[in-house]
Amino acid sequence: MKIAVEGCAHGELDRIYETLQVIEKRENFKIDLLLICGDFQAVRNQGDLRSMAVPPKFQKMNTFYKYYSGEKKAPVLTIIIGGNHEASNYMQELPYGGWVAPSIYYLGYASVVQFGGIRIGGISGIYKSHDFFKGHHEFPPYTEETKRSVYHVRNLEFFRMKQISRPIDIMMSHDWPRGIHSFGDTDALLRKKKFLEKDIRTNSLGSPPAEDLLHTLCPAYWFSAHLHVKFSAIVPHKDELGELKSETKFLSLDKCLPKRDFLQILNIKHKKPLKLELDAEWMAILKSTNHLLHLKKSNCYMPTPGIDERYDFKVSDEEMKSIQEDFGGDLSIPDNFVQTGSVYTVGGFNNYRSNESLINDQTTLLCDMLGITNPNKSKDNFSNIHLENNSEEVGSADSVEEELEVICIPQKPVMSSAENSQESLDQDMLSFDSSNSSKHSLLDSSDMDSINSNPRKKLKRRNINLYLDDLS
Ligand SMILES: [Mn+2]
Repeated sequence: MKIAVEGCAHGELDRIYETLQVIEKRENFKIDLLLICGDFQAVRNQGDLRSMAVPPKFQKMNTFYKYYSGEKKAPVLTIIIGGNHEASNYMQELPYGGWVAPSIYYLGYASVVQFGGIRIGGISGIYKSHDFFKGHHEFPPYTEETKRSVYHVRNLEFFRMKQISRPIDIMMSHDWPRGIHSFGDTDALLRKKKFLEKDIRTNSLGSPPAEDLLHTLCPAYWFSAHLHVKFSAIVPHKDELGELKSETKFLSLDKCLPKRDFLQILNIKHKKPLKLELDAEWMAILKSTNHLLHLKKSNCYMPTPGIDERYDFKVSDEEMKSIQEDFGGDLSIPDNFVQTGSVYTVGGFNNYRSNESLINDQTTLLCDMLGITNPNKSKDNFSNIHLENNSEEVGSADSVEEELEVICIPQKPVMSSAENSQESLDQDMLSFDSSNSSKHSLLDSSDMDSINSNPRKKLKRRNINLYLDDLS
């Protein structure tokens, strides 16, 4: 099957799907699956915009709402993770994953699903050390602080992921696994993104838990985004004797802008009919680690050897069988998308209805099937959380983050010829970009690597540093 991989989407679904259709027509093949590595921006209405950590001037409706309302239909099954620019109130309805629109499946905080028997895992958000050990304490309405911390990854999800003992084909994370730069052409990366120099020198570029996970799971592929640059690497994995055991092909892509490498096509052999299914091993892990779910702001550490508590949740074949039985032998994910918030209408009054309860029938169903806690169902948590948040509210950081996140301009994508350069990760990956130099090149001026010289840009440099805080 053909899998298209996309970097950050930034709400530009129309453009992404149009580009896929151009590729399909030109190359005369069908794309079976699209993976989007975060900054998806599932904005349904103006209320959702307020839950997104993006400066007000970049808070645009973009095109997701059309796919949410049913006005448009995703032409290909799309699997997404979250990044650091999301309608977090909506994403939080689906902590264990679910449909955010028909044919668009979100993986939740972390999960593994199967498509055609290919195991695809993903972790949403970005790493920040100061929030890593906290519980998922954020709930809307967010404060300026929780609007940002809500998308920081937590130790629980990495702990769960590390219990996986059966091979993973594809992993997705928004930020890069730390140290990944050293397995690719670091010099070329620095030529494109000079400001990464210090982070690279100090090995602080990327997520340490994602690095750990990469070397634990050893997936065949790992896709990321976030840094808005195309970068590929090959990570060798050795066994105890030092023999090469397997490799992970890493690829990070740019965001969706003209002349950028934002899309790649991957050819991979599927093992079963092309159907989206839950993953029995992951379901078993969710079940056996449910007691570790933590919804408070305090730190919570995962069990380790040496303490009087179970710390190994590797899944046995019997547990796998029992999960299969619980689901009547059919782990297919049903088409049970439900609208939970109102839809934006162009030129309409746009009196939005948000879903502050965060109850989504998809989450309720999965939690009931597995007998696990629905984090959105506890009223107690809600009241505690709001008190906790209010007492620590901080000022807005929007002003200093401005001008840093560029939202794509609508422009019909025009494809360049398939490039098969040395940059290509592998022969089974074709590279595409949407090239057509635009008159709108002013957009590029606020890109992160075009910072130096003139006074206007100096101002941005200061902002960039603040923003980079969120990048590393
Ligand atoms: Mn990002």
